[in-house]
Amino acid sequence: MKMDYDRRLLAGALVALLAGVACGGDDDPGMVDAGGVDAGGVDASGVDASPVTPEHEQVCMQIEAGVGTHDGLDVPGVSGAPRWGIPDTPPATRRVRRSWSTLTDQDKQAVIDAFVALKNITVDSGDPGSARADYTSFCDELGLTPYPRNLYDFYVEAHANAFISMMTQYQGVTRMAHMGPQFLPWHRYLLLRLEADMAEAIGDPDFALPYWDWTDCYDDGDPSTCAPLFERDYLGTPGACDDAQAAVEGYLVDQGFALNIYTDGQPIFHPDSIRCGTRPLLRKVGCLPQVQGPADGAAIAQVFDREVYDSAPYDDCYTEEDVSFRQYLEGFDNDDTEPLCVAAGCKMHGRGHVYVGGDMQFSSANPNDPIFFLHHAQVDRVWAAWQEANLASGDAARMADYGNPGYPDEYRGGLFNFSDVPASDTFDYKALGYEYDTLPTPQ
Ligand SMILES: [Cu+2]
Repeated sequence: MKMDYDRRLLAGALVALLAGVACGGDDDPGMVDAGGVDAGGVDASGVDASPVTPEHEQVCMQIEAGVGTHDGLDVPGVSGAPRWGIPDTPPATRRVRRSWSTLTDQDKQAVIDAFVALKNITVDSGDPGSARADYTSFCDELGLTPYPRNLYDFYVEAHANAFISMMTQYQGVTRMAHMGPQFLPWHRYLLLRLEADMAEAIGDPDFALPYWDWTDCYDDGDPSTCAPLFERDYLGTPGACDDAQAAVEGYLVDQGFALNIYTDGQPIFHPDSIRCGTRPLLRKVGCLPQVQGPADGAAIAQVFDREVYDSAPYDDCYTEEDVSFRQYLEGFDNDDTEPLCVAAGCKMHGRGHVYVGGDMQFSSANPNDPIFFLHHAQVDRVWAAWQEANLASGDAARMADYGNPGYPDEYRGGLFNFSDVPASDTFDYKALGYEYDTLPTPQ
């Protein structure tokens, strides 16, 4: 797979923001690839969408301007591995994904053991699935120190590749896995593969990936720590706001779970940000004042107010989150003027990343934290809930595409890195062989 970096990428931005660079200055309209789009007015669904403010647009332009270009580089990473597509027939029994906080100690143990097992299934290790760890690594492609490729880090590399390739053209579309319509299908498929790999690794065909129900963090009245999730015996401690104390402690890391490829310091959308080597997992739960706790039940309930999957211009900056379910769930707000939140999204999905912090935040390699997968299972669960509500509405328009009305035609094709899987093949999640124990419902 080769492609040119022919467009300005987002998020070097993030580095400038972290360094405290103030807004203002460059507003070269050439930097804005969605320029001229009027996101205001009344949508076809009848929702009264507010126009993007000049202040918000200015921050978006600042972010794009801070990124620079990768012209002439090829996209490295994760090519060539033998993979599987959508299963031909769903499993006899659907996997049932349950909330982490409802699992028995034994089930929690199995989840952590599965994550650790994937790290130990390396190329030619003889373990089931080891052939699938024979991918092309950024570390080799960039001439960095290689590590023993394995089934866990395949997912880290795949995600990093999706970021670094973002806003380049892939199969005729841009923003193929984030900040656009394929955000939900791409992550749904990533979880499906990981879940099957975990099941195989621990020899339990019924294994299901748990989800992080964000509302659990409010149960004890202290969302700043989220005690139900960050347990020393399982997923590990919440880290600390101080860099020197941010390393996660507990059973997971005691089993040898550490990072092999990560990003550091540079624009996370650029190959220069990739680092290879061993270092501990970092978290800074609840450390940023902009985000006190993950999304709550009231925020989740508002997904049902959005009746179209996505709306033009299908991006993170201009798309009206009052209209677009995808934009709302991904966590961007086109009225926002807080640079960190314009860049990363501070609501719903983005909020979870910023809230956990450390390797979950501002890293294209953020599947390095296993919580990534529980977090995205919750994102997927909210999508499933929205689909089910549409299917139950009895309204033919809302029942289109398995409950995905308004999914744009140009984004139905092959997923980034997984070109044999059309995005539209992920819509019917039950046909993929899983379901959720419970789903949020309209209030
Ligand atoms: Cu992602």
